[in-house]
Amino acid sequence: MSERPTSGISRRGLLGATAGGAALAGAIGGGRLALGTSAGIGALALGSTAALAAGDGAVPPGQLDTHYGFWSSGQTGEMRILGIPSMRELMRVPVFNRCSATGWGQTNESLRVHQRTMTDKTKKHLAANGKKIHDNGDLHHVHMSFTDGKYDGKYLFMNDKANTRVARVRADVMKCDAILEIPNAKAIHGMRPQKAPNTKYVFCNGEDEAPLVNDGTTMQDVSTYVNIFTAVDAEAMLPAWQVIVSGNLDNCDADYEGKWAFSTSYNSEMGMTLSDMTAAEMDHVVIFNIAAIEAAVAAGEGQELNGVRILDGRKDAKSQFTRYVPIANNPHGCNMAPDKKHLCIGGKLSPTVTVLDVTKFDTLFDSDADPRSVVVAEPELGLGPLHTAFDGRGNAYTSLFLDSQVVKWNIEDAIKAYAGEAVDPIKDKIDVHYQPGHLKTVQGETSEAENNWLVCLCKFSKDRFLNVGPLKPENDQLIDISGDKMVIVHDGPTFAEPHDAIAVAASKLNPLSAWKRDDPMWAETRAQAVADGVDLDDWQDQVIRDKDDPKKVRVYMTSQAPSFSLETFTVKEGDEVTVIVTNLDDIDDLTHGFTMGNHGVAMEVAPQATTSVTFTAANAGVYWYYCQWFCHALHMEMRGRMFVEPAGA
Ligand code: RUQ
Ligand code: CUA
Ligand code: CA
Repeated sequence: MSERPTSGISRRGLLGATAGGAALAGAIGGGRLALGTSAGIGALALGSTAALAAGDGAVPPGQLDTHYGFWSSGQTGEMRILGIPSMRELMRVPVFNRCSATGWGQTNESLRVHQRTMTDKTKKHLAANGKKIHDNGDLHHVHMSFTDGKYDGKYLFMNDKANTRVARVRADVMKCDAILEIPNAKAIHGMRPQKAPNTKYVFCNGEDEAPLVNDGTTMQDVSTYVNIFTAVDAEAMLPAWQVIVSGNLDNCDADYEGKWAFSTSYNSEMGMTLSDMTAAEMDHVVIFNIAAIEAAVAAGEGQELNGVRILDGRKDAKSQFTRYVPIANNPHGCNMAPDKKHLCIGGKLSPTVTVLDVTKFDTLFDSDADPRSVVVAEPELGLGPLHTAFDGRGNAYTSLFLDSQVVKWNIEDAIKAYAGEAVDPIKDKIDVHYQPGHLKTVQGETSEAENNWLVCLCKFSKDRFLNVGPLKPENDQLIDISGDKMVIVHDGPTFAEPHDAIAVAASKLNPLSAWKRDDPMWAETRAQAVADGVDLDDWQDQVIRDKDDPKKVRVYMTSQAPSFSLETFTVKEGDEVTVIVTNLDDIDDLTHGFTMGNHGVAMEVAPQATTSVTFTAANAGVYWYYCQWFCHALHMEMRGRMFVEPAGA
């Protein structure tokens, strides 16, 4: 080991100077110290150089992050959990995707979640393709449920643009418990939970236009196309109501009083080609009046289609359901500030962000005020402004896609400048790598915005990492925003393709380490066990042939490291076999798995879970099943045999 003295301090000396490092840190920036809930974190993190204060080094091995990050994954279709500020990936939660490790999309419990609201049309189409579910998704946006404008630690909601769905993940177990296929609408993109008084609704934007009754009777006649905004009942995970709008819908958000939802539209033209979609001078933001919509739904106005009441909120209908505020052509981001007053709309094609005062929205419904009268600022920030994040000091941070920068600006100063005062709202700009989309501060979409970290999700990484071939990772950068100047402290390569992320204080969450035996996730499986005469306290091993359908066999067993309770079981060729495993281990982190060799079957069996998988027994012969989750010194020995007898035997 070479020890080269640099400016009188040896490397060992520097690394060892923990106390000195902490002192140095205090002098550099208070925010960096903030992550050091224990002195050890701050000290070690800051011992090296100021610029490396966060990122990997900020949270040493064995120390915990101060915040959870919930990441979307775009076309991968899963939700990811990261630690902030370490940016360590902690978990992947399969949602719309098929997961080889956990069996999500294959286990009976996950198939029930998938199929709960699947329309008959979709079921028929899937069956014609030999499938039970759509096992891909385009998951752009993850948001947590709110109570009184703050994250409440209960649920996470997410969209699937590809197959017009919304899903919910339970934050107590970090598993998806509901997927809703939204009828009538097309391509759910922007999606936000209601912030106040609590998340009664999840607001969902339909991005693509199509005929309302899309059955092939009208296809070429674009005048029959509509776009649909949906409010989903967050607890029931069923559609509550829908509104037809003029133009398409991109991103959305909601206010802090529970009165409004709002969505950007980049295609007010209702164009079908790129040149048509960018033809107008102005597009718009649609404001949805929740009280007026609820009253009309209660009065049975509008029409009912596929079980949902639909109201007409298009411009021509001149209803009290919507108002349209003109915004420079092709806007994108839609972000409500934690000051509870200002809504920021990213210009995308325009170098501006348009700031709307939501406390003025009543005037648009009560009088015929000029829709633009609610605009209170429109700072020119740079090229390609997409999304805006906020700290708790009145500052906004906007991603500039074309400039590959983040710009920090002050909302009040932008309002003063719009009113004619000679103030420059721009406080700082920083280069990011490269082409940022979303960016997020800690709890910046709630009333509890923090002043420590900004995550910037860059769409391109180019030269930032070792070359891994034509497909490159994205780059999620961590930026320290505690001081006047933004400082990039970490590069985080990610697989395709996070769009959005949120950060939640760790104190708001406390997930379980073992399932409850009677968790609703296992309810149906347990009910079947009871019907089969299985004692739920004992789970004595049983191989049961269905009385009504003798081709169906159910195999009940338990797991306890390092063995399955059944070392063998026997079925017949072509039988429909359901294996149900209950994990008796309740020790922290003692997950088993069940893999049936040469059958394409594998599933996670977490502590105290009862999980099941159904497959058709292959040709006669001996098949080994085994535990695929390393659980014990004798994990390799945790296996058993399935004897498949010839069909005629
Ligand atoms: S929207 S940046 Cu879904 Cu911006 Cu992706
Ligand atoms: Cu049980 Cu490995
Ligand atoms: Ca347009």
